[in-house]
Amino acid sequence: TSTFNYKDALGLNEQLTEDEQALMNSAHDYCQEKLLPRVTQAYREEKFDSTLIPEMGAMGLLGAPYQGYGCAGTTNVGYGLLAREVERVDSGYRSTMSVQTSLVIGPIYNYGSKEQKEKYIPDLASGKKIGCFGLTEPNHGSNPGGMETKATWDANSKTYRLNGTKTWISNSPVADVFIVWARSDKHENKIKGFILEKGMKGLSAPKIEGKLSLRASITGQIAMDDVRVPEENLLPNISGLAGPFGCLNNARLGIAWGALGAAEECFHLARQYAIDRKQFGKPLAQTQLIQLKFADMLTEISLGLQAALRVTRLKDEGKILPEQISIIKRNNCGKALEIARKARDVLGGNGIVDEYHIIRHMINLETVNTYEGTHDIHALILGRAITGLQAFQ
Ligand code: TGC
Ligand code: FAD
Repeated sequence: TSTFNYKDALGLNEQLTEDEQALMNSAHDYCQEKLLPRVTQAYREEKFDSTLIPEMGAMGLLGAPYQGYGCAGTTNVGYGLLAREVERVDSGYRSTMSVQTSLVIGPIYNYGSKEQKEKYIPDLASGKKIGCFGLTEPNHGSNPGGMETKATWDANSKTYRLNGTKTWISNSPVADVFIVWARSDKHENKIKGFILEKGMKGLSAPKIEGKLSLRASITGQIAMDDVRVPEENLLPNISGLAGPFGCLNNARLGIAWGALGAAEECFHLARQYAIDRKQFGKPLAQTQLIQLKFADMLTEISLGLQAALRVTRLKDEGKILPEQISIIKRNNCGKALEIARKARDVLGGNGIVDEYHIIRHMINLETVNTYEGTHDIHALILGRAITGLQAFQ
């Protein structure tokens, strides 16, 4: 039709394939029917829901862009659309999905041996097992190149001994499979990836308490005290920071889509509220200041989605550059956070109540703007590409 649609202002849907549209619609229904009704309680009680991952697995949400081993084999745009639908409900639920997909299945799929893929991926894709990704350390967040975690080779037992601490690790307290990045003395002190499993001696994963953001996702540390990791658990096909950054390239794409899902939800909720709520004898939505907010929200969401689509199509064509990912991760997360803050304002006092959802999205987006490279770190990645001069070191 030729009528303007505020839910799809620039016609994103018609740029999707039929398969992508079907995927988006079924994910939308699942998220609205099954995830939305439980999120307010989960957030309030900061409760990890152990039925979530198997349910997501059954829905084909885990490992979606990978082929075989029980993964759905969608396009990367399809993966982005899934992230957008899940994050329309909660960034923490999307986090659970994207860690399992891009940061656990992803490295095993891209860097693992045939045996590792067969052993781990089917159970991770079905949600029988939960995974986590350990890159960040207490002393090294934005600068993972400084990492202190060590893998020391023991030729007699043909094992690596892992020592160190990872922190801020999504899913770690409930994880069965741990992808851990460490400097390996057997590989000239280069960064290598290891697959650790729950129950290994010396491995523990305490929960981080007191989070006021992303409360529907569990976060912890990974503490390694002489954990013996068999030789066959080394990811053989990657060395250096390119390993973890290669995984982050994919996860950051999902986040760029997901953050806009949260922003759209805030926009739509605030729009309806402003139409229903009257002050000074007329709907809030009939005032210029409120309409200006909505015009800004719609503009940023529409431009952000087009940019995400463009960059993710480049990925599907095998032509993507990391700097292009930085543009959309940074822009879409930052803009989503601004939109959530404005939407919260439109609801007045109700804007701070969890049943109205916006405050939860707003506080979640503070994390989303920080993890996977902070807003400013992505500016510095772009600044380096623009000027040829590195500002972070
Ligand atoms: P730099 O010198 O730039 O590069 C070192 C090596 O890495 C390669 N590389 C990349 N490879 C693939 N993709 C990319 N995007 C890459 N960026 C760099 C590079 O070619 C080089 O390779 P080689 O073979 O020559 O050694 O490294 P640097 O140390 O100067 O990097 C600086 C900076 C700022 C770019 C980087 O450290 C950075 O991105 N920091 C942010 C850290 C971060 O994003 N952490 C995320 C932790 S995981 C997480 O947050 C999960 S939350 C998920 C959830 O719950 O949803
Ligand atoms: P810092 O690096 O200490 O940065 C603090 C501030 O300084 C930021 O504003 C930053 O932009 C700024 N800054 C840093 N360096 C510079 C510079 N050179 N110039 C200018 N400004 C600078 N990590 C994982 O490995 N796996 C996970 O699953 C994971 N999940 C997470 C879940 C949650 C809920 C959170 C909050 C974090 C998670 N992270 C995870 C960690 C996340 O990636 C880091 O928090 C992030 O990379 C930032 O690191 P930091 O917190 O140490 O902040």
